[in-house]
Amino acid sequence: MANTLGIIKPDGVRRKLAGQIISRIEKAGLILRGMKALKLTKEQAEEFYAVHEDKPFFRSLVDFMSSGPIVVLVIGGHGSIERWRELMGATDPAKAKYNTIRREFGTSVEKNVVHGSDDETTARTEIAFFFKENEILPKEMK
Ligand code: DAT
Ligand code: MG
Repeated sequence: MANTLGIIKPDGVRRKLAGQIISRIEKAGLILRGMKALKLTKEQAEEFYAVHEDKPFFRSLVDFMSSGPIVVLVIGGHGSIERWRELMGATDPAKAKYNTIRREFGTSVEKNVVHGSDDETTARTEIAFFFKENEILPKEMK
């Protein structure tokens, strides 16, 4: 029952999609355990996406992710890591399944509206990147 990290990226916030995206999380039965709005500095975006620093798209990704406010979410509930990735859809919106967030709202591989952790290890690291322990609702809290 691990938590995962979700991000509504700058394109999603700019286009006022945050409400619809959060609504999909709630309707899927997942649980919001943490939420904040912030703007990444370039340095923070570089650190967050450090695993991709050798990729040709790294510079552009960092510029995009620090281009405007984002909403970061701690998402819990049964199978949250896999289920949030299912709700998001494939990285490339053109290849994502119908009714996924990226398919419906994404406009390019880069501007794909949302982020989700890959697995339990990255979820733990990514949540800790944005949230202190006391900013995350405990599992037993209803
Ligand atoms: P995901 O976000 O689905 O986990 P990823 O970890 O492979 O995908 O890549 C992180 C982000 O980097 C992705 O959401 C958008 C950007 N990205 C990935 N591949 C790209 C590409 N070929 N061109 C441009 N941006 C890309
Ligand atoms: Mg990834």
